[in-house]
Amino acid sequence: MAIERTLSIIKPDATKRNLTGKIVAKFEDAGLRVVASKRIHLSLAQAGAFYAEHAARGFYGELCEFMASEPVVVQVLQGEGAIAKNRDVMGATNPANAADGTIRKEFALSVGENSVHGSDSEASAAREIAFFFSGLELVG
Ligand code: RTP
Ligand code: MG
Repeated sequence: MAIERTLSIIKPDATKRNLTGKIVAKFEDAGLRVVASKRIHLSLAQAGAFYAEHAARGFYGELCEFMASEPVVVQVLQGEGAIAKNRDVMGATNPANAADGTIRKEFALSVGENSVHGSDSEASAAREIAFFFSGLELVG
């Protein structure tokens, strides 16, 4: 399988509860390497731009306000099949449906406050990585 890069966000509900280290450990234990990382506080406009694909959804306003409510940690994860592997480690969007051992099963509070974001395709990963990082900031 090809070496891929994917964009991860540790969301406000998790940074607020000091879960950053525990979540990064799950990525590393799964064989994903953190090749870029920064803690930022998104503005409402930045959160809206990042999640623009969901603009027509009923939860969009709530999602953007949540993502701008507290700092987040944005990271690029690298590894074999990293896009799908990260989604596996994250678990289902709704923690009630997430498998045992996944980040969302262990830490998520609700379908909205679900601790992590992960790119869902190669195209999303390329767009989302470029949204937050320049090429010089990715150190493989
Ligand atoms: P993400 O994009 O954050 O990695 O999550 P995902 O692919 O698993 O889920 P997606 O359908 O892309 O939804 C993006 C985020 O919107 C919030 N959401 N709230 N209240 C709701 O019914 C609802 N549905 C989705 C979640 O924070 C979800 O992760
Ligand atoms: Mg998504």
